[in-house]
Amino acid sequence: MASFSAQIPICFALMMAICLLIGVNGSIEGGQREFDYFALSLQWPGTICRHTRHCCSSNACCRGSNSPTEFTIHGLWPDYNDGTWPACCARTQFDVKEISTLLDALEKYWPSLYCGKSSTCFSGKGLFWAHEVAIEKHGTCSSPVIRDEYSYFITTLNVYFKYNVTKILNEAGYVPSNSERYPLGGIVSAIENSFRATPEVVCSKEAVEEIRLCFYKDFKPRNCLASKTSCPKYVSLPAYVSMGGEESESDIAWISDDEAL
Ligand code: U2P
Repeated sequence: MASFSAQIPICFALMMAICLLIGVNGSIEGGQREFDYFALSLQWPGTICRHTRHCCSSNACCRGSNSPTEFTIHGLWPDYNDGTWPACCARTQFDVKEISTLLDALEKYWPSLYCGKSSTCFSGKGLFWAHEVAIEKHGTCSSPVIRDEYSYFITTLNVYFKYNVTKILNEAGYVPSNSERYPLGGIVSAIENSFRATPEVVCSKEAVEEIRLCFYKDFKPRNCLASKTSCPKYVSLPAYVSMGGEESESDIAWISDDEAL
């Protein structure tokens, strides 16, 4: 039988191994501490597509009559209560095969609205930018609530379907328009009445560009951080103007996805 003094180093080694596995102080792989809450960030194509300068097949702004006219998903972000967020928490390779059954839905509800490819964390520029960036930058930091690629995307889609911000705003009279201005407070209240928590609204000049809904880790709604809004008191919700699609008469040039910067 091992003596008591011989057992001490064994116990210490065991404790160290356990600490390394679960992370000290709640930190996750990569040294970043566990996040505090989720933000579901939604983009408004009517605003973003106005800035399209050239088209490529991966840019949903260029789908003509099939371009999105509702809020689409930008990302599900794990965030900290101090306004910062963790990113690129683990070295994982995006594997499109894991989400093959979700690709149609992702193309429709979580498309890229740009041609330029975004930098992923570890594997250079992403072809399926939205999905590679999402999982590498944000998905890997969603642990321990979300632990794998499929769960990250299906969870995000489910939350997106549960709270239909486009419908909430339309029913409150906030419809896409290239001439109307709406009170920002009215838009926020319409969402609060339905979602029961305060969203964050992001603007590009006077136009609504993003609306973010925030959630506790169990996906119950919570207020987003009361940060300075980038929006004026009266905002617009621009209607999508077709560009680059088959029926479009615009002279926006098409470039291949490889040419996209
Ligand atoms: O807002 C600009 C970009 O910063 C990242 N962001 C912002 C807020 C937040 O809570 N979490 C977060 O990650 C986003 O970067 P992306 O995912 O687009 O690379 C956001 O676009």
